[in-house]
Amino acid sequence: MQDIIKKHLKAAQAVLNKNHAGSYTIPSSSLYPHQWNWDSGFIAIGYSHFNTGLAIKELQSLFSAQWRNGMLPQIVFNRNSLGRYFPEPDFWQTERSPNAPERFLTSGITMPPIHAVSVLKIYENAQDKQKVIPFLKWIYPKLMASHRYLYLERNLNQDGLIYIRHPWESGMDNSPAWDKVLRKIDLSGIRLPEYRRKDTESGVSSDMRPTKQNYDYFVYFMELFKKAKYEEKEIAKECPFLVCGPLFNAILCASNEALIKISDIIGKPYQEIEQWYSLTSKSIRDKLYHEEHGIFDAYDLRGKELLELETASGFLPMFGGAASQEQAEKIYRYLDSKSFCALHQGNCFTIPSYDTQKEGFKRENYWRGPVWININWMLVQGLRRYGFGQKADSLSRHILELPIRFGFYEYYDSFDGRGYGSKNFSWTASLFIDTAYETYVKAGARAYAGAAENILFRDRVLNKTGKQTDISGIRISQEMIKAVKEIKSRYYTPKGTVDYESIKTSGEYKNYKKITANLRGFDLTLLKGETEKLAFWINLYNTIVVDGIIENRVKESVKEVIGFFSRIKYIIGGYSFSPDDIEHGVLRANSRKPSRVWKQFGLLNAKRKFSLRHIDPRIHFALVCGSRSCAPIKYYTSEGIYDELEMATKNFINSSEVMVIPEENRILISQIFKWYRSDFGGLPGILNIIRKYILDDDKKIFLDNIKDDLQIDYLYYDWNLNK
Ligand code: 9WN
Repeated sequence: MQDIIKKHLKAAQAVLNKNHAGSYTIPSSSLYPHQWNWDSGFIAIGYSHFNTGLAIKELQSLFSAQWRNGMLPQIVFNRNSLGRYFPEPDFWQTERSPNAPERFLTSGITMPPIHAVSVLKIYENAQDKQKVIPFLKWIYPKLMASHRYLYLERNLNQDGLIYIRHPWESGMDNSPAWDKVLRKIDLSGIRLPEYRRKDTESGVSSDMRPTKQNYDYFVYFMELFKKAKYEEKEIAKECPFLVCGPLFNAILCASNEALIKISDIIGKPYQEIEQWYSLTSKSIRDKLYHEEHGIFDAYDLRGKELLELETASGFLPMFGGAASQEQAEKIYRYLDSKSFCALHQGNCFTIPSYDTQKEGFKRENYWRGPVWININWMLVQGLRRYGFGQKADSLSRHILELPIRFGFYEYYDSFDGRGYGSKNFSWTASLFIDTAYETYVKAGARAYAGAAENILFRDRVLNKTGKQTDISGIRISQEMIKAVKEIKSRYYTPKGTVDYESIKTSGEYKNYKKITANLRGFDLTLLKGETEKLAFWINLYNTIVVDGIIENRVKESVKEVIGFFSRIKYIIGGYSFSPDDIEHGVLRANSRKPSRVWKQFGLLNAKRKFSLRHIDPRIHFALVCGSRSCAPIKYYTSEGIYDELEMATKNFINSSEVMVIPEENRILISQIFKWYRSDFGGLPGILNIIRKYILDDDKKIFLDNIKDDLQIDYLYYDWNLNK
C-alpha cells in the first residue's frame, strides 16, 4: 500500500481513538459530545476493518438504549458530558413516554436505519467470522424490532414508505428539501420555550450551521412530541411535518437486504423482511420518482405532494437497489452533470448535497451544498450496483482525497475542497478507512486470490473457427466494437456483475465470433497511414481482451489466467497476434514489455513489419486491459483518432488514476506511468502530460511550480474486472 494511504489510515484511526468515549465513539468533541444513531452505524464500519471488538461494542452500546417500542433513538446522552449540547434530556423529557428506556438518557426521535448494513459489514470483514455469530444472534431481534417499529408506527399509508416527523430524523437537518413544508407552518402566534443553542458557541461559524428560524421549528416539533407523550398515533395526528424521504427509505431497503443475509447466516426466517423490502422498494419506485426532474423526491404526507426539490438524497435509491435500472440510468444523467459535479469536470468534488446550479445552493452551509462523506460512500455502492463503475471510482477517490488534502472534516466545499463544520469528524475518518481498505487492501487480495487457477500453457487462438463473410477492411474492427457493446448492454446485470455464462451461449456473442472469423483473411497491408493503423490496433486490442475474458471464464480478474496477455491470440491475415504483440510489438513500436529484457518481436519475427514507427504515449489511456484501472471501452476511428486520444488522455488524467495533492507536495499516479515511463519521456514527460491535461486550477498551479522534493507514489493497479 502507498505510504500516503498508510499514513492517513493511521491518522483516521487516531481520530476514532480520540473520539472514543468508553463504549462508543462520539461524532466530534467540539459539536457532538454524545452518541449519535447513524454516526455509530458508519463508525462501526470503519472499526470492522481493524478491530471487530470495537465495532461490535459501538452497536451494542447504541442498541442497549433502544426504546421498548423498538425505536432506536437519535442520541444516547453521556451523563458526564451534559451541558455541552442543545437539546439535552432536560429539554426532551422522554420520561413522559412509557417506551423510553429507564437506564439511558435519550432523545425522542430516530434516524436513518443504517445499522443492519453495518452489522453485516462487521461479519464480512471479521478475520474469524464464527466469533461474530453470538453478536449476530444478540442484535438480530433488536434489528427486527427497530424495523418493525418503522413499519408499524411510521407507515401511515401502509405502503412501506416510512415517514420522518422531525428534520433531525432525516440526518440532513436543514436540507432545502424541508423548506416548503416548514414555510407553511406559522410560528408567529406560538410561544416557544426559551432555549440556548450550543452549536454556534463551539467555534464553528454560524454561516455553516442552520438558521435561528430552523432551530425554532426544531424546538416547536419537540414541544408537540412532549405534549403527545411521544405517542406515535397522537403525533401523527398533530405534527405538520410528516415526510417520506428517499434517503431514509433507501437506507431502510439496504438494511432490509442486509437483514435478510444476517437471518440466513444465523438460520432465522426472513419472509417478513422480504415483504418489507418489496413494499418499500416498490413505493420508492412508484411514488417518489419525479419523472420530469429525473431524480427521486421526498413526499409530504400532509400536503399530499412531492416536494419538488433536487438534493443529493434523490440519488440514494441506488443504494439498496430500490431504483429500477431505467430510473437509475435517468438519475445518473443528472448525478453526472454540472449540477452535482460531472466526471472530469475539474474544480469540483463530488457530490454536493444540493444542486449547485439552483438558487439557494450554499457552498459552506451544512446540508445546503457541501459534500458529505457518508452520502458519497452510500452512492459508491449504489453506483457499482447499477454498473456505473467509473463514477463510483471517482467518488471513492474523493472520499480519500478530501481528508488527505484538507483533514477529517464534517463536510467539504464542493468547489475547492475546504473543510467545514467540526474537525476530526468520526464518520469521515471511518468511511475513509473503509474506502482505503476496499480500494487498496481487499481489492488487491481479491484480484490475486484467483491467480494461477487457470494457466494457459499453449496458445489459445480465439478466431480459429467460423465461416468468413463479406465484411472486410476497416469495417471489421468497427463491427467488432459494435458487437462487444451489444454484449455488454445485455449481459451486465443491474447488480453490476457480468453474466459470462449466458454470454457464451448468446446470439450476440455468436455474432461477434463470426466477425472475428473474418480477421483470418484480413490483409494487414490494407491499413494505410498512422491514423488507420492506430485505430485498428487499439480497437483490436480492446476486443480481444473482452473475448479472452469470456472464453477463459474469468470471474474476478484477468490475473486468474496466467499467460492471458501473451497466449490468447487472433489470427490476422495469416499471422497470430496476442494482446502483448499488439501492445508492445505494434503500438509501442516494438518495445520491451515491462519486466522483460527482450523486445516483443525478435529479429526474425515477420510481424516486425507491422510495428508502428514511433510511440504515441496516449495509447496507454485508450487500451482497455479488462481491469478497473484502465480506460473504459470506446470505439476509435481513423478519421478522429487524434482527437479521440486527446479525449481519452484527458479522461484518464482526471480520473481516479491520478491524484494530485498540493498540500502534501505529492502526486499519486497509476502504475501505468511507472511501467511505461520511457514512453512518456521519463519523469519530466509524465509531469508534463499531467500538467497539460489536468482540469483543476489549483492542481495546475501546483504542477506549474513543482519543487525538487515532490513525492511520487504509484497507485495500486486494480486488476479486478472492469465490470
Ligand atoms: C442533530 C452528528 C449529527 C449527524 C447529523 C448532522 C448533525 C445534529 C446537529 O450531526 O445533526 O442530529 O446538532 O446538528 O446533521 O446527520 O448525525 O454527527
